[in-house]
Amino acid sequence: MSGELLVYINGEYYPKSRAAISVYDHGFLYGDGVFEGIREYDGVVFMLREHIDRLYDSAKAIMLEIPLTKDEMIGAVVETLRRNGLRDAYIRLVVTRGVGDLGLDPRKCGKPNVIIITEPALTLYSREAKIRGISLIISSVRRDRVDATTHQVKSLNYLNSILAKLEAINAGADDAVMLDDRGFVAETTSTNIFMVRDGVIATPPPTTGILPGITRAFVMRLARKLGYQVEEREITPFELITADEVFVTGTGAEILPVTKIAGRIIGDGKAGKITLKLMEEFEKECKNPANGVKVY
Ligand code: PXG
Repeated sequence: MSGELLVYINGEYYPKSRAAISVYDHGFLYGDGVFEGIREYDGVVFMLREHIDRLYDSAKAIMLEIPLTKDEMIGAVVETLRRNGLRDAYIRLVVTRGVGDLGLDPRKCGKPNVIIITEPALTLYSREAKIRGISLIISSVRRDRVDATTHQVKSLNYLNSILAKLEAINAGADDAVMLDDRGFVAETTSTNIFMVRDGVIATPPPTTGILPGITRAFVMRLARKLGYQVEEREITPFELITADEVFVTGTGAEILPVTKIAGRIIGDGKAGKITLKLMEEFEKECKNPANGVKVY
């Protein structure tokens, strides 16, 4: 293996420095495409089938026909990881509308471009930082409606989230809670959100325009298995800031405690008991071959 990581583009493998797509690709010109962020833990791609299902659902929603079967796509992900010798990786799967002209008519585009990038997994947060928790603002940018550019489609258009992220950065916070158009809690810019009140775990429903997170679904299942009551229900900003515990979930973030929201300290200002229990169980389960596809 050479020094450079290889990137899969339409069935070929290119060294990272030469992995490129045309500036006429509508993924670049219009954000016209879909993607997935996936993790491999100790040689097992966590929830790969679920990520592939979601990718194909997103593609269906934007009438983009992926030129590979789901099994071929899984094979391509596994092969890319093998060629790069990666056991703990972050995987970015991107399917764009393809090369077209400068008008936005998707019928002018040729074949979709399929790209698989794999990188060694970064440790985003140390153990201490994880326990200390993150701070959130409540963004003035509302989550796009379910009948608009909803985050239910994991599309290449993330401006809705990026505007909220910029607001968080400018306020010195780690991230932002985004509300739906009615004012109910939806999610953060790139994670789903949960709260704990009186021992009951709650998270907003898909009607708030959230991305139905794979980590979210896994954590809901895990929590129920551990005997906790888990509700999917509308949450007001008031309920969130007065909750006993708040945490977020996502492929990159895994499970992260939230200890401050809009200047209010959550619970006693550090990771709560139920959050810590879920983090501990998640750390074990994400490596379990039963929860993913084995690469080696
Ligand atoms: N909501 C939104 C808007 C997201 O983009 C999640 C929730 C969490 O979903 P999963 O399936 O990952 O549990 C996402 C995730 C990353 C990363 O590195 C994640 C996303 C986008 C970019 C990077 O974790 N989306």
